[in-house]
Amino acid sequence: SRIMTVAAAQMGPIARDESRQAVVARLIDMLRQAKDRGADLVVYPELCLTTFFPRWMMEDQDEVDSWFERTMPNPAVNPLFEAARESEVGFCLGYAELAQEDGGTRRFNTAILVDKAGRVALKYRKVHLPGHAEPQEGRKFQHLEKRYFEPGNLGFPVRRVMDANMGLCICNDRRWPETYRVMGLQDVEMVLCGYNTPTDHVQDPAINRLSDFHNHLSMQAGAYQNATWVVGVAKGGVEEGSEMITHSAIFAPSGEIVAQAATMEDEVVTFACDLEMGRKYKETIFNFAAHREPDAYRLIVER
Ligand code: ING
Repeated sequence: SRIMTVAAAQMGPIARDESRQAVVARLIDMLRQAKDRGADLVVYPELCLTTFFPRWMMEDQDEVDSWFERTMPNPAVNPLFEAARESEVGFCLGYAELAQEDGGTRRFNTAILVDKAGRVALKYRKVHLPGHAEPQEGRKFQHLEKRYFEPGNLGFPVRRVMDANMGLCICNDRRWPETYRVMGLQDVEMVLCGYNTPTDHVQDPAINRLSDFHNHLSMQAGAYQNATWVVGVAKGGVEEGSEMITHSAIFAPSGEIVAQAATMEDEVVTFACDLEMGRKYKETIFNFAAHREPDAYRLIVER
Protein backbone atom coordinates (compact mmCIF):
# COMPACT_ATOMS: atom_id res chain seq x y z
CA SER A 1 0.00 0.00 0.00
CA ARG A 2 0.99 3.59 -0.64
CA ILE A 3 -0.97 5.91 1.70
CA MET A 4 -1.85 9.54 0.90
CA THR A 5 -3.84 11.10 3.73
CA VAL A 6 -5.99 13.68 2.00
CA ALA A 7 -8.11 16.47 3.51
CA ALA A 8 -11.13 17.89 1.72
CA ALA A 9 -11.24 21.48 3.02
CA GLN A 10 -14.84 22.45 2.40
CA MET A 11 -15.70 26.15 2.62
CA GLY A 12 -18.88 27.86 3.72
CA PRO A 13 -19.90 31.05 1.93
CA ILE A 14 -17.43 33.81 1.01
CA ALA A 15 -19.08 37.25 1.15
CA ARG A 16 -18.73 39.63 -1.77
CA ASP A 17 -16.77 42.11 0.39
CA GLU A 18 -14.67 39.50 2.21
CA SER A 19 -10.97 40.35 1.71
CA ARG A 20 -8.55 37.82 0.27
CA GLN A 21 -6.58 38.17 3.53
CA ALA A 22 -9.65 37.13 5.57
CA VAL A 23 -10.28 34.19 3.26
CA VAL A 24 -6.63 33.08 3.37
CA ALA A 25 -6.85 33.05 7.18
CA ARG A 26 -9.75 30.58 6.87
CA LEU A 27 -7.72 28.43 4.47
CA ILE A 28 -4.73 28.40 6.85
CA ASP A 29 -6.98 27.47 9.78
CA MET A 30 -8.23 24.44 7.86
CA LEU A 31 -4.69 23.55 6.80
CA ARG A 32 -3.68 23.41 10.46
CA GLN A 33 -6.71 21.21 11.31
CA ALA A 34 -5.75 18.92 8.42
CA LYS A 35 -2.12 18.75 9.55
CA ASP A 36 -3.26 17.83 13.08
CA ARG A 37 -5.09 14.88 11.50
CA GLY A 38 -1.98 13.75 9.66
CA ALA A 39 -2.91 15.08 6.22
CA ASP A 40 -0.31 15.06 3.44
CA LEU A 41 -2.53 17.07 1.08
CA VAL A 42 -5.28 19.68 1.53
CA VAL A 43 -7.80 20.25 -1.29
CA TYR A 44 -9.63 23.61 -1.45
CA PRO A 45 -12.71 24.41 -3.60
CA GLU A 46 -13.02 26.05 -7.02
CA LEU A 47 -12.52 29.87 -6.94
CA CYS A 48 -11.70 29.57 -3.23
CA LEU A 49 -10.35 33.13 -2.77
CA THR A 50 -13.56 35.03 -3.54
CA THR A 51 -17.31 34.80 -3.69
CA PHE A 52 -18.68 33.03 -6.79
CA PHE A 53 -18.73 36.24 -8.86
CA PRO A 54 -20.09 34.71 -12.14
CA ARG A 55 -23.54 34.87 -10.48
CA TRP A 56 -23.60 38.58 -11.38
CA MET A 57 -23.65 40.50 -14.66
CA MET A 58 -20.80 43.07 -14.53
CA GLU A 59 -20.32 45.59 -17.37
CA ASP A 60 -17.12 47.20 -16.10
CA GLN A 61 -14.04 45.11 -17.04
CA ASP A 62 -12.03 46.54 -14.14
CA GLU A 63 -14.71 45.30 -11.76
CA VAL A 64 -14.63 41.87 -13.41
CA ASP A 65 -10.83 41.76 -13.24
CA SER A 66 -10.86 42.65 -9.51
CA TRP A 67 -11.95 39.03 -8.96
CA PHE A 68 -8.86 37.66 -10.74
CA GLU A 69 -5.26 36.89 -9.63
CA ARG A 70 -2.52 38.27 -11.91
CA THR A 71 0.25 36.20 -10.37
CA MET A 72 0.29 32.99 -8.33
CA PRO A 73 1.59 33.00 -5.66
CA ASN A 74 1.04 36.65 -4.75
CA PRO A 75 1.13 38.75 -1.54
CA ALA A 76 -2.42 37.79 -0.51
CA VAL A 77 -1.80 34.02 -0.72
CA ASN A 78 1.88 33.95 0.33
CA PRO A 79 0.92 33.27 3.99
CA LEU A 80 -0.85 30.10 2.83
CA PHE A 81 2.16 28.97 0.79
CA GLU A 82 4.40 29.63 3.83
CA ALA A 83 2.10 27.81 6.27
CA ALA A 84 1.91 24.81 3.94
CA ARG A 85 5.70 24.67 3.45
CA GLU A 86 6.30 24.92 7.22
CA SER A 87 3.78 22.14 7.84
CA GLU A 88 5.14 20.08 4.90
CA VAL A 89 1.67 19.76 3.44
CA GLY A 90 0.73 19.93 -0.23
CA PHE A 91 -2.41 21.75 -1.33
CA CYS A 92 -4.75 22.32 -4.27
CA LEU A 93 -6.07 25.87 -4.77
CA GLY A 94 -8.78 27.07 -7.15
CA TYR A 95 -8.70 30.69 -8.38
CA ALA A 96 -9.59 33.04 -11.25
CA GLU A 97 -6.43 33.43 -13.36
CA LEU A 98 -5.69 36.54 -15.44
CA ALA A 99 -2.69 35.74 -17.66
CA GLN A 100 -0.74 37.63 -20.35
CA GLU A 101 -0.24 34.87 -22.93
CA ASP A 102 0.22 34.65 -26.71
CA GLY A 103 0.26 38.45 -26.89
CA GLY A 104 -3.06 38.92 -25.17
CA THR A 105 -4.92 38.93 -21.86
CA ARG A 106 -6.45 35.53 -21.12
CA ARG A 107 -8.85 34.66 -18.28
CA PHE A 108 -9.28 31.12 -16.95
CA ASN A 109 -10.98 29.28 -14.08
CA THR A 110 -7.79 27.64 -12.76
CA ALA A 111 -6.53 25.20 -10.12
CA ILE A 112 -2.96 24.46 -9.06
CA LEU A 113 -1.42 21.62 -7.07
CA VAL A 114 1.42 22.77 -4.81
CA ASP A 115 3.77 20.10 -3.40
CA LYS A 116 5.17 19.84 0.15
CA ALA A 117 8.15 22.01 -0.82
CA GLY A 118 5.84 24.81 -1.99
CA ARG A 119 6.44 24.25 -5.73
CA VAL A 120 3.55 24.54 -8.21
CA ALA A 121 3.72 20.94 -9.49
CA LEU A 122 0.59 20.90 -11.68
CA LYS A 123 -1.75 23.50 -13.20
CA TYR A 124 -5.18 23.01 -14.76
CA ARG A 125 -7.61 25.38 -16.50
CA LYS A 126 -11.31 24.45 -16.45
CA VAL A 127 -12.38 22.99 -19.81
CA HIS A 128 -16.17 22.68 -19.37
CA LEU A 129 -17.70 26.14 -18.72
CA PRO A 130 -21.40 25.85 -17.80
CA GLY A 131 -24.03 28.57 -18.04
CA HIS A 132 -24.04 31.47 -20.47
CA ALA A 133 -22.06 34.34 -22.03
CA GLU A 134 -25.03 36.76 -21.86
CA PRO A 135 -27.34 37.41 -18.89
CA GLN A 136 -30.54 35.37 -19.02
CA GLU A 137 -34.05 36.74 -18.42
CA GLY A 138 -35.89 35.56 -15.36
CA ARG A 139 -32.89 34.29 -13.37
CA LYS A 140 -32.49 35.36 -9.77
CA PHE A 141 -28.74 34.64 -10.18
CA GLN A 142 -26.84 34.51 -13.45
CA HIS A 143 -24.22 31.92 -14.33
CA LEU A 144 -21.80 33.80 -16.59
CA GLU A 145 -18.67 31.59 -16.61
CA LYS A 146 -18.76 31.61 -20.45
CA ARG A 147 -18.60 35.42 -20.26
CA TYR A 148 -15.75 35.77 -17.75
CA PHE A 149 -13.55 32.76 -18.62
CA GLU A 150 -12.36 31.02 -21.74
CA PRO A 151 -12.16 27.21 -21.96
CA GLY A 152 -8.97 25.75 -20.54
CA ASN A 153 -6.08 25.20 -22.97
CA LEU A 154 -3.95 22.77 -20.93
CA GLY A 155 -5.93 19.58 -21.49
CA PHE A 156 -6.28 17.17 -18.55
CA PRO A 157 -2.67 16.56 -17.48
CA VAL A 158 -1.68 13.81 -15.02
CA ARG A 159 1.66 14.25 -13.21
CA ARG A 160 3.58 12.26 -10.58
CA VAL A 161 3.32 14.49 -7.49
CA MET A 162 4.00 13.41 -3.89
CA ASP A 163 4.54 9.83 -5.11
CA ALA A 164 1.06 9.69 -6.72
CA ASN A 165 -0.33 10.05 -10.26
CA MET A 166 -2.37 13.21 -9.66
CA GLY A 167 -4.93 14.92 -11.89
CA LEU A 168 -7.10 18.02 -11.49
CA CYS A 169 -10.54 19.04 -12.72
CA ILE A 170 -12.94 21.83 -11.76
CA CYS A 171 -16.64 21.74 -10.93
CA ASN A 172 -18.65 21.21 -14.14
CA ASP A 173 -15.80 19.06 -15.53
CA ARG A 174 -16.85 16.33 -13.03
CA ARG A 175 -20.16 15.81 -14.88
CA TRP A 176 -18.44 14.80 -18.13
CA PRO A 177 -17.11 11.22 -18.41
CA GLU A 178 -14.43 12.38 -20.86
CA THR A 179 -12.77 14.35 -18.04
CA TYR A 180 -12.01 11.22 -16.02
CA ARG A 181 -11.29 8.96 -19.01
CA VAL A 182 -8.60 11.27 -20.46
CA MET A 183 -6.91 11.14 -17.04
CA GLY A 184 -7.67 7.42 -16.66
CA LEU A 185 -5.79 6.81 -19.91
CA GLN A 186 -2.80 8.47 -18.18
CA ASP A 187 -3.12 6.04 -15.24
CA VAL A 188 -4.39 8.68 -12.80
CA GLU A 189 -4.64 7.52 -9.16
CA MET A 190 -6.33 10.57 -7.59
CA VAL A 191 -8.43 13.35 -9.15
CA LEU A 192 -8.86 16.60 -7.16
CA CYS A 193 -12.03 18.56 -7.92
CA GLY A 194 -13.31 21.76 -6.28
CA TYR A 195 -16.85 22.99 -7.00
CA ASN A 196 -19.29 25.88 -6.52
CA THR A 197 -22.71 24.45 -7.40
CA PRO A 198 -25.82 26.63 -7.15
CA THR A 199 -29.04 24.70 -6.59
CA ASP A 200 -30.97 26.83 -9.12
CA HIS A 201 -28.74 26.30 -12.16
CA VAL A 202 -31.58 25.30 -14.45
CA GLN A 203 -35.10 26.69 -14.17
CA ASP A 204 -36.61 23.31 -13.31
CA PRO A 205 -37.30 22.24 -9.70
CA ALA A 206 -37.49 18.58 -10.78
CA ILE A 207 -33.79 18.76 -11.72
CA ASN A 208 -32.66 21.16 -9.02
CA ARG A 209 -34.02 18.90 -6.26
CA LEU A 210 -31.51 16.27 -7.49
CA SER A 211 -28.48 18.57 -7.17
CA ASP A 212 -26.88 16.56 -4.35
CA PHE A 213 -27.65 13.21 -6.03
CA HIS A 214 -26.15 14.33 -9.37
CA ASN A 215 -23.10 15.69 -7.58
CA HIS A 216 -22.16 12.39 -5.93
CA LEU A 217 -23.40 10.29 -8.90
CA SER A 218 -20.95 12.07 -11.22
CA MET A 219 -17.93 11.56 -8.98
CA GLN A 220 -18.79 8.00 -7.92
CA ALA A 221 -19.12 7.02 -11.59
CA GLY A 222 -15.90 8.80 -12.58
CA ALA A 223 -13.99 7.16 -9.73
CA TYR A 224 -15.28 3.63 -10.42
CA GLN A 225 -15.07 3.72 -14.24
CA ASN A 226 -11.44 4.84 -14.11
CA ALA A 227 -10.39 3.06 -10.92
CA THR A 228 -9.24 6.31 -9.32
CA TRP A 229 -9.68 8.20 -6.07
CA VAL A 230 -11.73 11.39 -6.44
CA VAL A 231 -11.77 14.23 -3.89
CA GLY A 232 -14.77 16.55 -4.35
CA VAL A 233 -14.62 19.79 -2.33
CA ALA A 234 -17.45 22.33 -2.14
CA LYS A 235 -17.66 25.98 -1.44
CA GLY A 236 -21.33 26.11 -0.48
CA GLY A 237 -24.06 27.29 1.82
CA VAL A 238 -26.02 30.47 1.14
CA GLU A 239 -23.52 32.85 -0.48
CA GLU A 240 -24.85 36.36 -1.20
CA GLY A 241 -28.35 34.88 -1.26
CA SER A 242 -27.44 32.07 -3.66
CA GLU A 243 -27.78 28.56 -2.21
CA MET A 244 -24.96 26.21 -3.21
CA ILE A 245 -24.60 22.51 -2.37
CA THR A 246 -21.97 21.13 0.02
CA HIS A 247 -21.55 17.39 0.87
CA SER A 248 -17.86 17.44 0.00
CA ALA A 249 -16.70 13.85 -0.14
CA ILE A 250 -13.84 11.45 -0.81
CA PHE A 251 -14.56 8.69 -3.34
CA ALA A 252 -12.60 5.42 -3.52
CA PRO A 253 -11.73 3.65 -6.81
CA SER A 254 -14.57 1.24 -5.91
CA GLY A 255 -16.96 4.17 -6.32
CA GLU A 256 -17.75 4.10 -2.60
CA ILE A 257 -17.96 7.30 -0.55
CA VAL A 258 -15.44 6.83 2.29
CA ALA A 259 -15.91 10.22 4.00
CA GLN A 260 -18.20 13.22 3.58
CA ALA A 261 -18.91 16.62 5.12
CA ALA A 262 -21.81 17.01 7.57
CA THR A 263 -22.18 20.81 7.59
CA MET A 264 -22.57 23.73 5.18
CA GLU A 265 -19.60 25.56 6.72
CA ASP A 266 -15.79 25.41 6.65
CA GLU A 267 -15.20 21.74 7.46
CA VAL A 268 -12.17 19.45 7.10
CA VAL A 269 -12.89 15.86 6.02
CA THR A 270 -9.94 13.43 5.94
CA PHE A 271 -9.23 9.89 4.79
CA ALA A 272 -6.07 7.78 4.48
CA CYS A 273 -6.23 6.82 0.81
CA ASP A 274 -4.33 3.73 -0.33
CA LEU A 275 -3.17 4.71 -3.82
CA GLU A 276 -2.72 1.02 -4.68
CA MET A 277 -6.48 0.38 -4.32
CA GLY A 278 -7.24 1.07 -7.98
CA ARG A 279 -4.64 -1.43 -9.17
CA LYS A 280 -6.87 -4.51 -8.86
CA TYR A 281 -9.60 -2.81 -10.96
CA LYS A 282 -7.05 -1.72 -13.59
CA GLU A 283 -5.73 -5.28 -13.86
CA THR A 284 -9.20 -6.82 -14.29
CA ILE A 285 -12.50 -5.02 -14.95
CA PHE A 286 -10.90 -1.77 -16.21
CA ASN A 287 -7.83 -3.18 -17.91
CA PHE A 288 -8.02 -0.57 -20.70
CA ALA A 289 -5.46 -2.30 -22.94
CA ALA A 290 -7.31 -5.61 -22.81
CA HIS A 291 -10.91 -4.42 -23.02
CA ARG A 292 -11.29 -0.96 -24.63
CA GLU A 293 -12.20 -0.74 -28.34
CA PRO A 294 -11.23 2.82 -29.40
CA ASP A 295 -12.31 2.27 -33.02
CA ALA A 296 -15.88 1.96 -31.73
CA TYR A 297 -15.67 5.30 -29.90
CA ARG A 298 -14.67 7.65 -32.76
CA LEU A 299 -17.87 9.70 -32.50
CA ILE A 300 -16.72 10.97 -29.10
CA VAL A 301 -13.92 13.07 -30.64
CA GLU A 302 -15.50 13.67 -34.06
CA ARG A 303 -18.32 15.59 -32.30
N1 ING B 1 -21.18 25.03 -11.27
C1 ING B 1 -22.16 24.05 -11.53
C2 ING B 1 -21.62 22.64 -11.65
O1 ING B 1 -21.39 22.12 -12.72
C3 ING B 1 -24.18 23.36 -12.66
C4 ING B 1 -23.05 24.37 -12.68
C5 ING B 1 -25.00 23.20 -11.52
C6 ING B 1 -24.35 22.52 -13.73
C7 ING B 1 -26.02 22.25 -11.51
C8 ING B 1 -25.37 21.55 -13.73
C9 ING B 1 -26.20 21.42 -12.61
O2 ING B 1 -21.51 22.02 -10.60
C10 ING B 1 -19.96 25.26 -11.84
N2 ING B 1 -19.23 26.25 -11.32
O3 ING B 1 -19.56 24.60 -12.77
